[in-house]
Amino acid sequence: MSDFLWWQDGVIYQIYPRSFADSNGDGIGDLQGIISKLDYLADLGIDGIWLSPIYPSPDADFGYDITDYKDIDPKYGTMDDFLSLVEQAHSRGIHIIMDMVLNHTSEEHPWFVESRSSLDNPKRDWYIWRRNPKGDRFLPNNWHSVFGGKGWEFDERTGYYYYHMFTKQQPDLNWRNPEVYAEMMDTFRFWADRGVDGFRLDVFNEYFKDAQFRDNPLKLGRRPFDCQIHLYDTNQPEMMKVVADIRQILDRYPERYAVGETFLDNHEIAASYCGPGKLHATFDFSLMKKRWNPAQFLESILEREKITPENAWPNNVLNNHDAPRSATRFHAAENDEQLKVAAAMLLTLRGTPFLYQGEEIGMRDIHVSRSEIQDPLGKHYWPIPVGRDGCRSPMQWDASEYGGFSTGKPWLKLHKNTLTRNVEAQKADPKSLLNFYKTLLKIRKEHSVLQKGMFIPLHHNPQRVLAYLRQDSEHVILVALNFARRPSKLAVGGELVRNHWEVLLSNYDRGGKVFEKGWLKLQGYEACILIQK
Ligand code: ISL
Ligand code: CA
Repeated sequence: MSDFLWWQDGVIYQIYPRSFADSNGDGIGDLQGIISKLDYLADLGIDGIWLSPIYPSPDADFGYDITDYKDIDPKYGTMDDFLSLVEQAHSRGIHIIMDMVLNHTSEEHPWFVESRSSLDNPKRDWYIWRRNPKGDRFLPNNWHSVFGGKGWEFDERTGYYYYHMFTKQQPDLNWRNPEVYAEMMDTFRFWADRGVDGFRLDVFNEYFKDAQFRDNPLKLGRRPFDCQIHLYDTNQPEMMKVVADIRQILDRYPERYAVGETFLDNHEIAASYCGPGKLHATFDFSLMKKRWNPAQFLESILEREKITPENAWPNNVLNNHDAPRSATRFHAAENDEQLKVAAAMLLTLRGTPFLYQGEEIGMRDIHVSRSEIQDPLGKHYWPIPVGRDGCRSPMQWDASEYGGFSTGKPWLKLHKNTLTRNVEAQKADPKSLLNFYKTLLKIRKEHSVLQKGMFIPLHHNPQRVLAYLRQDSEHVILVALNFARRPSKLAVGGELVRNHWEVLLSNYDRGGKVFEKGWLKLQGYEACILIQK
């Protein structure tokens, strides 16, 4: 297939702008900061940047509460800065993906300010206002907020409740209102017209709610939100028209891309939203939820492999701004060999790899005490969960006071390991994790079989080793990943062992050796990639 597009071949790098690079010393990352790091990103070899939200926002949920969909928050810069970022990224072959948070706005959005002002305001119906016929002491229904508490907030002025799936500062828009619908669709045009290449749709499968606002059925769970089957507040049938309409808009531009964040995802539901005439892809977070166990990863990969390319193009994610970092989750060994195994997996699977800033240098979560918590989720639920600040600490560029992130005090503290774990130090070390990522990205680019080839699992030693082939009509690559701290070996029988292989990459010196008497021997935490010649 020669018709693969940048987002299928390529690697996408998520930037959390607040924490990436600060150009003016106010402690908050910004667009000029990102521009100053484009050479770093081009050198790393990525193809696209997904920017977490940079629209005007009072930051109740750090940008995921928007007051204007068609502007840039002054703390990040100006529209001109943004256009310059797009231009300078494009000149390096890097695409820009915007984060579209269209399920809810900020409570400070002028639309909501108007909407709550009176029953007959023209914007009244832009949000979800309800009351219970039994009286104001009763909630409209049993829906919960993900971030804690009930999903309904009483508004004294007009005596109605409004619905919020996230914090009460994030009222949900009423997608059943045609004006809202049209306005949301126009947002895609607005940014596509300004050269934006792709869109990440925040919790898109929440846009529509049950027209009758029925109670969700109950089940057992940990938090109240988890004790419901989300039958009526997610995945409503109306969503199929939305994804079709979005796709139609994007198809009027060349090579635009839309990836949906399927909230409360599962493989099948996620797949149902993508394919021809629908979204290009939806997130599948199952790899992110696995423990350090090759059998578990394989299980999730195989589940996902059932989604055929006709229906969907998979993507692979180990990190984002909502979850503890993989290095922390895996209690990764300090020498980074274990993280090289994870990186080799992420970058040799079928599908688009997503990296999250700092993953390439093995950043760990910071420990945030209760009084330091910034994240609304953490504020409500601490200590379980502690919130998402841990994975949002500033990028560790060098060993200077604020890690090269800023000249002023950062909004969130840096990790103590910044002194030794930073971009500058790893650039200089040929064996560093950063250089390993770089080599992997290069190999992926040079060998199209890693982008497009079939995935064929090799089932041997599944408790210690994850091994698979990537294959197309011309090439075969064998990937063997030792998840164990100790050496492991893999029996390579039959035809495979008779063919001639070369080592494409390993984090250990193999002295050119491939198989020994039918075994592929692996060092502890070795990631070995072979190519058939
Ligand atoms: O972060 C979570 C739990 O730790 C998730 O449940 C998260 O709320 C969910 O994946 C939706 O995330 C997206 O929308 C939220 C925003 O806070 C997240 O940062 C964003 O990724 C509301 O806009
Ligand atoms: Ca700044």
